[in-house]
Amino acid sequence: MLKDVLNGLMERYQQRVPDVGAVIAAMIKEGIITQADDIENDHIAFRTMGVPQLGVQSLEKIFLHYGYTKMDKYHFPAKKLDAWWYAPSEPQYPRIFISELRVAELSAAAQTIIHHYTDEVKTDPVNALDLDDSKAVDAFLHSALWQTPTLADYKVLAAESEYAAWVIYNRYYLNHFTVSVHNLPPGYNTVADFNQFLEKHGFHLNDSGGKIKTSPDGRLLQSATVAGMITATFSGGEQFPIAGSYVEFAERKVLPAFAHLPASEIRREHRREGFEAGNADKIFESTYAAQTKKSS
Ligand code: OOG
Ligand code: NI
Repeated sequence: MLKDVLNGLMERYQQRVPDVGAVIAAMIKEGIITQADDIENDHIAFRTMGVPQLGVQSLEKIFLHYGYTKMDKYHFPAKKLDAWWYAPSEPQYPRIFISELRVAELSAAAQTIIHHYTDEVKTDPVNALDLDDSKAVDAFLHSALWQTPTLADYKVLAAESEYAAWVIYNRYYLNHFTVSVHNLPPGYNTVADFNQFLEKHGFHLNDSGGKIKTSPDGRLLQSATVAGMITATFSGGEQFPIAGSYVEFAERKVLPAFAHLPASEIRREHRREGFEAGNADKIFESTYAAQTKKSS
């Protein structure tokens, strides 16, 4: 059941983000993996609008129903975001990272625009879903939720919050999936080495704060591609290029308590868990114009 929901998300994401198929193809060509299923998905991420009937409190109900546990909270004051991560019930499933825009902290003009769309959703739409029906959940995650925005509204939002502009158009489309690199063969099993492989194949990496984002404990290293541009069609029929989604790469080092274990015995629970606000703050920028201007 959870598998069906995750497969649906990955399918739409892969159709929309050419880098996903391209990274997988490059990994197969290089002999790092033999098939896409060999990739361990560290986590997937969603973005939401923090208004009462939507936001994290709404979207999380789906994943709590499918056995996820809400873990730590992260706060991003400058970007006006909050985020939480969710641990799966079994280690073969990805973690989930859901962020939320603190809408009430935006300017009155931006709030008016956001509410113009989100007020159309009168009650929490997840409450009306049969969460055991994975087809209904899949359809919901790819539904429009609110009207297609106007290009003018998109531009006003983008000038104040690039996150807000991303969500008003992209809604619950998967923001990224994440290749776990630590279990890959030597030469590819660190973010530093994997970044080299990616750049050799022409992928553009987010370099905000440096291409490798490292947690203060040194045990969670992350990198991400710059989001590719998609041609968005706005409500007046205008077409305009906007940031789509991206791909992330994560290396979780073995915790000191398990350093004595032979490599063959290392499982997920022996590695650095969770996320890191300082890393995440920079990864959000994978869809921001200062980064996407480098994608072709
Ligand atoms: C999420 C950015 C943060 C991580 O792993 O810390 C993140 C986003 O861009 O919505 O993915
Ligand atoms: Ni991430």
